[in-house]
Amino acid sequence: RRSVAQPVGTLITVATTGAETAKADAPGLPTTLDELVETARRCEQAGAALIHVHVRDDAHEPTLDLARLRETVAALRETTDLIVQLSTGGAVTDPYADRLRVLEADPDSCSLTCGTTNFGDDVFLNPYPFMRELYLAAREREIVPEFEIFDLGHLASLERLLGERGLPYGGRVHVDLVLGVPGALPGTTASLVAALAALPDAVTSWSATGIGRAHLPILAATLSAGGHLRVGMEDNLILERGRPVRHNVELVDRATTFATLMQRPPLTTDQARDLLQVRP
Ligand code: KMH
Ligand code: ZN
Repeated sequence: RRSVAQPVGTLITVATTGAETAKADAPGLPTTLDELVETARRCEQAGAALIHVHVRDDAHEPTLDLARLRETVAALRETTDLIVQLSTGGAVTDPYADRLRVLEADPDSCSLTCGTTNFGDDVFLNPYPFMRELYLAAREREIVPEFEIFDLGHLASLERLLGERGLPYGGRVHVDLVLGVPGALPGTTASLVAALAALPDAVTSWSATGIGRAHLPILAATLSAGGHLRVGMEDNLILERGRPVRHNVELVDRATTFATLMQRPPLTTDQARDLLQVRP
């Protein structure tokens, strides 16, 4: 299938922060705007082209505060050429209305999770009507969605959404496979292969990330299968056995090394913008 042919380069996404890890447990987690901007600059230099952003408040707790989101988008645009993707997933406790309001910060891209999923001891809620509302609002605002897939059924919901509502802004369909969340698709090559077999035909590019210990196996399998890479401290806090990640750039550096060895060096930000057709 065309959508899984080996691309010439690799889109490297860095998911720097997430909503789940406490600053106290990972001091290198960028939770302030200054830390995020410094991280973004270094990760761009190291080969990242897209940044997936969750913001924190002054107490380092996750927040969807709109002013903070706007300030963050502006700061990242001013200091980097990275594609700025805001999370609409937030934390599992965030209300739908707050998650929809994220779009008002006007990022280049937004995450859009394609269904409800187990999330460790929690449940991450994404009923179809919410998904559809987010999708239509993103298209209205010319924001390119990245479809987050945690479970196989999410691919069926994505197919339904595209069938009922047509293509997103820009006409491309980029999927990110999140493998290894406890209770969702396991972080195995078998899961990756099953997800690829179920990709809707409209998908034009895909990336994958392995959570925690699935990080490296999924990274290697993804490059082998022709996918793009997502790395970062949102997904994985251990660089190697017994060695915590100190800075997101360590994970981007390693992804760049792997991708380059595989003859698929990192896409530039311009190439990534072209791939995803984010608005100029
Ligand atoms: N924090 C998770 C509940 C996303 O960014 O869209 C959801 C998440 C997915 O991280
Ligand atoms: Zn996220």
